[in-house]
Amino acid sequence: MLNARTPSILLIFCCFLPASLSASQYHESEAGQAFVSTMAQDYGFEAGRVEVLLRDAQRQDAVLEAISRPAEKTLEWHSYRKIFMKPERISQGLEFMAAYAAPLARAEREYGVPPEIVTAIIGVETWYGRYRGNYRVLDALATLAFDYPPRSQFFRSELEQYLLMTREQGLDPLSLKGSYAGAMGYGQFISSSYRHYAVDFDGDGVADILDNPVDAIGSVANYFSEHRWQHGEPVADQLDAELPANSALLTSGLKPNLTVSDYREAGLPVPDSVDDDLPARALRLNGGEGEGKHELWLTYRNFYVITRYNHSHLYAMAVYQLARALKSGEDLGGNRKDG
Ligand SMILES: [Ca+2]
Repeated sequence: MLNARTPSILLIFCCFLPASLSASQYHESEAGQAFVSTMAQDYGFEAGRVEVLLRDAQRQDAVLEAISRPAEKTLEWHSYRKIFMKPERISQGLEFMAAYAAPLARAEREYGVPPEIVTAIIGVETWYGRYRGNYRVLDALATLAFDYPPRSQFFRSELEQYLLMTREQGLDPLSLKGSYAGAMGYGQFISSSYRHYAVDFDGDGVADILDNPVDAIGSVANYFSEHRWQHGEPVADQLDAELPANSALLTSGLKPNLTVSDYREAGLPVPDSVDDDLPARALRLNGGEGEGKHELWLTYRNFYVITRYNHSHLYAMAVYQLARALKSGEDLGGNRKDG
């Protein structure tokens, strides 16, 4: 999860550094000192403790490299799809759904989000918890906060949220691991999302989405519920039709700005079961290498909700297609796994 609400950050510039100090270390930089002041003045942290943390933070060049080329921005759909629609990812997803059938069913009752959607998110994010990231979260966030100008404000805020989150949860900020963007646990929540959406779903008194799959299931479902997932509404339909790349029906932006009736009136074969009033957005995806292999999809409000987890229509389509494969219980060869 790369995107979430970005709280405003208050930067207080108060300190100038002695000329003898190197500017290469975060705790010695002007921005680092401002960060220390914010944590001390706004949140009651001991300034010396925050300085020690920043001194310990390592700049990671691999983090800067990774954030500058996310798959969502560099790949066409046919290549992106192959990363996620693998037989093993489907079969292991079916195993996850069987192992956690009870909490997944309870999450659907309490939050209205179906098991296959929650499972597909965890499957796409971490291969059902197997790969939760090997960067130290402190290093990833400090590197992006202080050495990545395009999103430094966002990541300084996340670093702030991280220190708050680890304090609240009683966790050691030096030890947690995550993605290059500081996303953690089964569902790869960034720190602000952890603080806003993580829930204790197994009732042991701790909201642990790092190591506890039941809490992770409840937390992903809660995230979707808070972003207005509509139980029972469709997500997307592939249409047997074509639209030219410059069609006005291919709206820009992730939010569905038209309705199903607009697409029906334009003659597109939307399934009869879908309501006229439902917000919709058509997507034209490159389904194969070369020309003339475009797929046309009509995506609805719930598809948009998936993009609240990661602001990418390719991401949302991968989650949707993996979820659909999990719901049908079939692997890519068409064999049912559960007999
Ligand atoms: Ca718990």
